[in-house]
Amino acid sequence: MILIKLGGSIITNKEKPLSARRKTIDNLAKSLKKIQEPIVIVHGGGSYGHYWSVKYDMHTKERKYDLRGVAIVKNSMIELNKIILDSFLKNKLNPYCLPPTDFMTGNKPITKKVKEIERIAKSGLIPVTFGDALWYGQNKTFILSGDKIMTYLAKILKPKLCIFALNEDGVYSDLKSKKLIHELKGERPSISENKMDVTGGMTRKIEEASKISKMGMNVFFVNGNKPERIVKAVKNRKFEGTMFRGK
Ligand code: IP8
Repeated sequence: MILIKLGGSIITNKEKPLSARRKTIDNLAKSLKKIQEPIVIVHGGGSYGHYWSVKYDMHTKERKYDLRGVAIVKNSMIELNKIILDSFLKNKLNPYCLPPTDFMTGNKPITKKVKEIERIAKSGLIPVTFGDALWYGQNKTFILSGDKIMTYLAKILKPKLCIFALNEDGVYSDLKSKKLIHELKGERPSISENKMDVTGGMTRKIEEASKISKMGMNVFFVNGNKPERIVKAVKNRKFEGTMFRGK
C-alpha cells in the first residue's frame, strides 16, 4: 500500500483565498491512475481550510474556538474535498470519501477504523481523507493537520512508501539557491517557517516525515507539479525529490 499526501500548496493557490488548482489536481489524478497498487490519499487545506482557520484564529491546540469558524472551516474542507473527488471520478479513479471523523475520536485515531481503510484500498477503491476542524470534547475543537493524519495512518497501516506531494522539488539545504537534499537519514534540516499555515507548513511536514521514517518506513517528498515523479517512485523506485530513509 502507498500512502500519499497531496499538500495544500499543490492542490490550491495559496496566494488566492478559495482557489483550487484544478489542472494540477487533474494531472495528479491522471498519474495516480497509473499506479497499480492500493493507495490511500490524504489532502491538506491550502487556501480553503487555512484561509478560514487564520481568519477565525483556530489552531492545532484543543480550545473553545469560535463555533462559526469551526462550521466554516469544515464546510470549506468539504468544498475542496469535493473538487478532488470530482477530478478523481472524471479521471476514472474510484475515490471513497472518508472525513477524519470516520476514524478519529478526539485527537486519537481509532485503530479498528484505520485498519478498515486498508481493506477499502485493497478492494480497489481509493480512500480520500483530509485535514479538518475536529470536535475534541467539552466544547473544544482543534485543527487536525493532514500531515498528522499521515503519521497516524502510517503507524497502523505500515505502507510500503509514504509520499508528500509538494509545490517544491523537496527539502532544500539552502532556500536561496534551492539546493535539493536528496536523502536524509534521521537528521532534521532547519528551514524557515511559513506564516500563513496554521498547522506549521514545511516544518510540520518534516517533523511528521522524521517520525514516520523512525518507525522504519521510507518517506518521499516530491514535486506535485511533476506527478510522473510519483509514478516513477512507486514503480521504478527512482526518486527525484527528498527521501527520508526508514531506519
Ligand atoms: O493543510 C489542515 O490540513 P493541512 C486543514 O494538511 C485545515 O495542515 C482545516 C486547516
